[in-house]
Amino acid sequence: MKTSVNDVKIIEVPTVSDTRGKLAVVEKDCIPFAVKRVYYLYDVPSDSYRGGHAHKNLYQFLIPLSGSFEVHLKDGENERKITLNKPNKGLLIVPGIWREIDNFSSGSVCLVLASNEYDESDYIRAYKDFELFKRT
Ligand code: T46
Repeated sequence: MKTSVNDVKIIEVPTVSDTRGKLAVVEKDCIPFAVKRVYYLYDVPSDSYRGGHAHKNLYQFLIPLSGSFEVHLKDGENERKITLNKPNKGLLIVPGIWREIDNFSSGSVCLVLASNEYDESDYIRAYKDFELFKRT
């Protein structure tokens, strides 16, 4: 699969702001897929490490609803590290990208919008298998 870490991008979520606070809206044109699943990470210990896998077909949009964390990305050739710390800036992760997530701040919450339902067969959990997958 030819996707690269350069296909991963920050997308700003349109936000309505007034004296009562801010309201951010993810509507259909904001991200390039239809949402079929929503999940979130919370109560994450600061030394926790999540991810450590890639997806074959899944698109995801990660939003740091609260706090911050780091996303380490690999495509088999290049690497990128992105810190997410603004609730109006989410990260679009395309299929075929290895990710590891760490450095969670206290009380951080990671909301994930996903293009498909949970399917364990969509995961590549061994890095060697990921390297093979990227060569096909
Ligand atoms: C990613 C980060 C941000 C389910 O039963 N349903 C689900 O929708 C999900 C996502 C997971 N699970 C089960 C499967 C495992 O037994 O929950 C357990 C932990 O799942 P996973 O290894 O996927 O957890 P994370 O936090 O390492 O990764 C997840 C996403 O899979 C991943 O793509 O970017 O959240």
